[in-house]
Amino acid sequence: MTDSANVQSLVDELEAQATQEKADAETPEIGIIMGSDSDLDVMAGSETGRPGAYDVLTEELGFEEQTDYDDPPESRFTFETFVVSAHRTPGLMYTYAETAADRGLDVIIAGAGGKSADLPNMTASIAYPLPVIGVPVQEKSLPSVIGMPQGAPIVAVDAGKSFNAALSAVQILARQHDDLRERLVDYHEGLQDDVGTVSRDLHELGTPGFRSQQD
Ligand code: RP5
Repeated sequence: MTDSANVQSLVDELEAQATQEKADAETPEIGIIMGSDSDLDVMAGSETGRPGAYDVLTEELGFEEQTDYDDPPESRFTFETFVVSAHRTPGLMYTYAETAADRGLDVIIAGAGGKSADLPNMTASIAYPLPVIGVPVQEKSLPSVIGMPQGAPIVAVDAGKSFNAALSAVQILARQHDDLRERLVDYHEGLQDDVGTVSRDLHELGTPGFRSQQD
């Protein structure tokens, strides 16, 4: 199979899925797309570095990754992940964005790197009015992700912050799903607890004691 046949088979699958009219609970709520698999450590989170969208969705918010559109995992809330290059596979980008709502997605997280990071902004234009959260994979990608003309909106996070993009996506979903709202609140309370614990330790152990405890 040639590369273009590979891409065409993805396009065909997406288009076929868009006609299936599956129940909401069977389809992914969030679609995560990125310009290249070299973006994966930023978009999903790195095993050795900063956590990302995959980590917060699966470890903090109870989502599962759906890898087969026809065989959803047990979790009520799921996401899917694809590589979609705006410049190398514009047809796939167009189809992904255009079929997203019909395939049951409620929000897309789109990340790309380089100076011409066009995947988030083009996906936002095509998928409109579905919300798209853009992730500039690198600092230099920021202007091209957020620089949308008036009337063509995109929501975006700071460079590399796919973790926050996932939280924002779930905030959107939480308007309709109380259990997601509760999970977001629990997550936030956990953050507060952590700061409280660290603050008390630092204060009570004193700076040298706190430092030695960190070693
Ligand atoms: C962008 O170019 C991608 O999003 C990636 O960040 C960058 C490099 O892509 P590869 O050369 O690794 O495929 O389009």
